[in-house]
Amino acid sequence: MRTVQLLNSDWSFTDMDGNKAQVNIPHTWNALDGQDGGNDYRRGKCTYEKRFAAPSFDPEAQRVYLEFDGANASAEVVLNGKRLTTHHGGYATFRCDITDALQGENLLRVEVDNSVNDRVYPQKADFTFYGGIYRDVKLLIVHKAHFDLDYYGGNGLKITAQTHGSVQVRSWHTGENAQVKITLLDAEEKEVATGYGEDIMLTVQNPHLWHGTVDPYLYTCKAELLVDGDVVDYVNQKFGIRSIRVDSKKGFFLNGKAYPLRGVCRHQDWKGIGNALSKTHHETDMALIREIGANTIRLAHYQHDQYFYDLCDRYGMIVWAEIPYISEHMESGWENTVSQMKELIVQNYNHPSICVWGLSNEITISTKNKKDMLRNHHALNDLAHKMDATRPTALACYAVCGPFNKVAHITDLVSWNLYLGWYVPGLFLNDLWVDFFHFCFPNRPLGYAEYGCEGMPNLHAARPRRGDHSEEYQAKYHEYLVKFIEKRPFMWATHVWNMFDFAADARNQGGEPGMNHKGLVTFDRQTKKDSFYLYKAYWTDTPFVHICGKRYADRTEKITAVRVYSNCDSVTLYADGKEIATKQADKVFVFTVPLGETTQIKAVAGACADTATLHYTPTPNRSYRLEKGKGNGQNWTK
Ligand code: GCB
Repeated sequence: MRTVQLLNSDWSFTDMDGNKAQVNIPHTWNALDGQDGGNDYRRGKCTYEKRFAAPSFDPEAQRVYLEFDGANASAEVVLNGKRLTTHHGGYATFRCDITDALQGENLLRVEVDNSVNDRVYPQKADFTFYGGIYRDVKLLIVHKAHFDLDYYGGNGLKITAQTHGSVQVRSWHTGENAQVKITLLDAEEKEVATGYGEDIMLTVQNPHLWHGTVDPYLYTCKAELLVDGDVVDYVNQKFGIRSIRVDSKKGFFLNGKAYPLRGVCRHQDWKGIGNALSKTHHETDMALIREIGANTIRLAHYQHDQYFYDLCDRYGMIVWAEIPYISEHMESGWENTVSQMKELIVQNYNHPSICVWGLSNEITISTKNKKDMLRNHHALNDLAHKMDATRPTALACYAVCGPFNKVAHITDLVSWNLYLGWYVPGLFLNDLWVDFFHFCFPNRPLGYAEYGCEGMPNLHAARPRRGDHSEEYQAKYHEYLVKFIEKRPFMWATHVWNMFDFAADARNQGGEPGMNHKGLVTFDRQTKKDSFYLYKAYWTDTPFVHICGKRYADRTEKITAVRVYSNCDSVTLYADGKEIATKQADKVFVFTVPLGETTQIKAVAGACADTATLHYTPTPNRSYRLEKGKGNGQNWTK
C-alpha cells in the first residue's frame, strides 16, 4: 500500500554567494528582501541538499517517488549525482521516480532558480517572485502497480459529476493486470455507489448537491487498485456534485439558481514569511475571507497550495484558478504557458470549488508581439476546453486595452481589472465603462477580476482624496463600488483586489516601498481595515456593528463625522453616554458628532455594540500623495 513521508526537515541550503544554512521546508530565501522595496531581492540559483536513508521498501514490488508541491521557479533534482528531472514553473506539484537512483544513504540536491529569464512565467508583475522550496517535499512509496503519478502532477483520477446523480470516474494507473474498484461515499462515509473499471459511470441516488457557501456538501471517491484480488494502491478524492452556468444578463448560476459571485482575490504571502506558508496561515486566510461573507475567491496570479483549494471545497468558495501568464507575452514562454495550464487543470480538475480557468492577466500591458500573444491565447483556450468540457475559461483584462481589443473576446467569460477612482480619477467612470461594455456586448458575460484602492491603517484624512493612501479614502472608494456592483446583477463575478496587503518588491507608488496596500486586511493579518467591515455589512447576516475611523482617533475638526457599518437596519450612536441620533440606513450610517477633548463613542444596533475613543486635537493629520509613474524601468508602475 502507498505510504507518504514528509521530507521537510534538515536541509542544507546554499545561497547564490555560497553561504550555507540549515533550513526546514517550507522555505524561501526572499522572506525579508522580497518585502522591503527597491526591486533588489535576490534572484538567482540556490541549492538545497538533504541526506536521507533509503526508506524501507521492496525493490521488486514497489517504486519510490519524490514529490515537490511547489519550488519557485525552476528546479533541477539530482539524486546521488544523477539528474532526475527539471521542472519549470513555481506553483504546481511535480514528481520524479527515484527508485533506480536510490542507495542505502542518499544525497538529494535540488537546484532552485528564480533568475530573470524569458521562458518561465511570471517575469513581470506586481508581486514578489519568492525563490525557494516553499511547499512540502514528500517521499511516496507505492506498489509498482499504482494510480498514475507521472502525468502533470495529478493523482490519476478525473471525476465528472452531474446534478442528476451520474458520476463518471476515469482513472489511469500502471500495472497491466491491475483492476480498478471505485466506491463513492457520502459525507457520513456511507457507501452510495460502487463499480469496477477505468472509465465508469456510477449513479448517486438523490444526490446532495454542493451548493457553495450555503451547503458545501462533499462526497468521497475511494479508488482502489487490485492485483490478484489484493488492494495494492488507493486514492481518496473528495468531490462535489454541482452545475454552473453563466448568463450575460443575469450573472452566475449554481445548480440552476442565481448565485451572484461577490468576493476577493488572494495572494499567498505573509509578512516575514513570504510564500512559505503553513496550514495555519492558509486556515487564517480562509477564516478572514469567510468572516466578510465572500462566496468567491480569485486565487491570483498562479496555482495556489492544494490545501487552500481543499479549504475552498470545504467552505463552498467558488474559485477562479489561473496560471501566471501575466503582464507581458514572451515569445519563448509559450511552452511554459501550456505546461502550467496542463498542470493546473490536471491537478485541480476534481475540486468542485473551481468554476473557471483563467488564462492570463493584463497581458496587453507590455506585450510587443500581439499576433503571437493572441495565438498563444487561442491555443490555451482550446487546450482548457479540451481538457475540461465542464468549465468556462476567463481572463483578466487590462482596462487600457479597451473594450474592443481582441484579447477581451477570446475566452468564454471576461473580467476587467478596473481601478477607476484610484489610478484614474472619477468613481462614476465605473458606471460608464461597465454599462458601455454591456451595451456593446450584451451577450458577453462580464465581471470585475480586480477593483481596489490602497488604504493604510496609519494614514487618515478628514477629507479623503484619491491617492492619499488613507484608510478613509479606501472605505469611501469601496462604499461606492459595492453599491455600483449591487446595481448590476448581470456582472457574473466581482473580486476585490485584494483581501490582504501583499509584497511587491518593485513597487514604489506611495505607502511603504515594496508593498501593495490594497488589502482589506494588513499583511500580518492583524488589522482589519474599515473596508473589511463594509463588505461584512453587505455580505453577512449575523448582526454586528462597527465604528469606522477608530484609528483616526486624533481629529482636527470640532464637529466630526462618524461612520458606522452594520448589517442591521437601525443604529443608535452615543457620545459620552448621550444619544446623538438613531438612524435607519442601508449598511452605512453617518452621524455628526461634536467632540470634546476626549469623547467616548458608542454605536448600538440591536444586541450589538461597538465603542471608540476620539480626541479633538487641532493639528493637521499626515497623509501621503500617490507618486505616479515614478518608474526607473525597474519600478512597477502602470
Ligand atoms: C493589477 C494587477 C495586480 C496588481 C494590481 C494593482 O491589475 O493584476 O497584479 O497588483 O493591478 O494593485 O495595481
